[in-house]
Amino acid sequence: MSLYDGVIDWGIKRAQNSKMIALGFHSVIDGLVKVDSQKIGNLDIPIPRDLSEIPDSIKCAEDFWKGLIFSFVNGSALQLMIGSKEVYEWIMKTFGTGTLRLGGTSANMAKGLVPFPFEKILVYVYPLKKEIATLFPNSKNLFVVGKKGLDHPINAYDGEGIDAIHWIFEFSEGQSITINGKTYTCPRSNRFIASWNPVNSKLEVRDPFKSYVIDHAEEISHFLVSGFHIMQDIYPDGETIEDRIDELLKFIKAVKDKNSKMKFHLEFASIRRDRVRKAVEEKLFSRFDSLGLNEVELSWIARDMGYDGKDILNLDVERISRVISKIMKGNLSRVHFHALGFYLLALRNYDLESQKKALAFASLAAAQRAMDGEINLERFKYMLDVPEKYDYKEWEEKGIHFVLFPTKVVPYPKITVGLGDTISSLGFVLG
Ligand code: 8BR
Repeated sequence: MSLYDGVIDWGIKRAQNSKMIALGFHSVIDGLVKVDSQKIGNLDIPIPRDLSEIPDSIKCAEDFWKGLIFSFVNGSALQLMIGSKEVYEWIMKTFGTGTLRLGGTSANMAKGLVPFPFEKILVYVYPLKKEIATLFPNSKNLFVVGKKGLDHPINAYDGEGIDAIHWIFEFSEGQSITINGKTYTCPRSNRFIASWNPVNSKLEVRDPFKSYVIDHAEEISHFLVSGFHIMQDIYPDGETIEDRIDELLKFIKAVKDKNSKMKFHLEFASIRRDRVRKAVEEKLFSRFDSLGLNEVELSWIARDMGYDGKDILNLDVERISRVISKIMKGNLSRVHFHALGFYLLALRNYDLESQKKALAFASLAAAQRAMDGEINLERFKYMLDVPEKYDYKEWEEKGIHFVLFPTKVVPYPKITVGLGDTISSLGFVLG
């Protein structure tokens, strides 16, 4: 029997029987800008050779150009936070907003979950202005907490304006720019992301969402948390990342006091700042039930623990499982690692059969979304014919059950952005 037999019908039924699923705290507007080299002209800036020469946030125009040039010349993706209002205004004046699209881990997950018959997907959006509200899909099972309780974002927004934007500067293979009078060609299509999100950088859980979730905790079965990658080490008012994480833990405790059965998932995402990443690892991992991440993210965690991150990037399964075993402390009893071609799931005390089916469903969804650009349940069946390239494996080590699950990979993906969010969220809520 194949790992994928009967999985589509199983996933639909499972979704139909679901309770409310909550998603916080990272919903933003992405502004897509196709970089026009002609407009940039000659840049008089030294080219950063490696990541150590890149500032950890954008504090002036030169920092911005350094990040962009690094991505462009090396063909590698890079994301930096914008650290000053002046630079934000300068980028807005220079490039405009670009084409607006819904972005952020929580909004991406919402977009990936609403096409399925889940009863209620509740997403945190702050500030809920018209511009972001209108970018959400028009689905009956999608909700925010508005002034009058649960509502679709389009009926609940308050005012207009763009307070937070994640600019995605895209460039294509073969495109060239001039730096210090010399021409450089982009080796691979890629992007540089510059994010402005000061209102959410403290990851504050605000009302009315906060009190709604505490009051209605019994109705919620799963809560997926993300947004740490936009946090700072120390804030201008002296608060630290550790203070902010303690505040989040108070919220989680208040919710758990009302519903101890609710499962919490942490979606890691690319946390570049060392102190923020370590605070998440040390203070949060053991307090969550489940963790989702990719090979780059796990390689950073491995490095923080004193291991070599390269083995993880090279997808050495033994090393990956060793690092995962080390982080599974306290409540953390499920880790879903995803890479191209396979998932590695580590479990303690879970229903293995439904976890495996959930992975298969997530794999079909990711492949179909990669192929067509958006989820279309009708087309899942065609993904069943895509061959897997890895062999299924299952083993146990020090009380942890590991599953190496072969996934469907489509040859010419239309999109890859947001696929990790689809994989992690479906795997967690269906499992
Ligand atoms: P992140 O968003 O966390 O980087 O995760 C991306 C995931 O998307 C990969 O781990 C892989 O599982 C999946 N993926 C990619 Br990238 N390309 C894919 C493709 N062509 N078909 C199916 N899945 C893909």
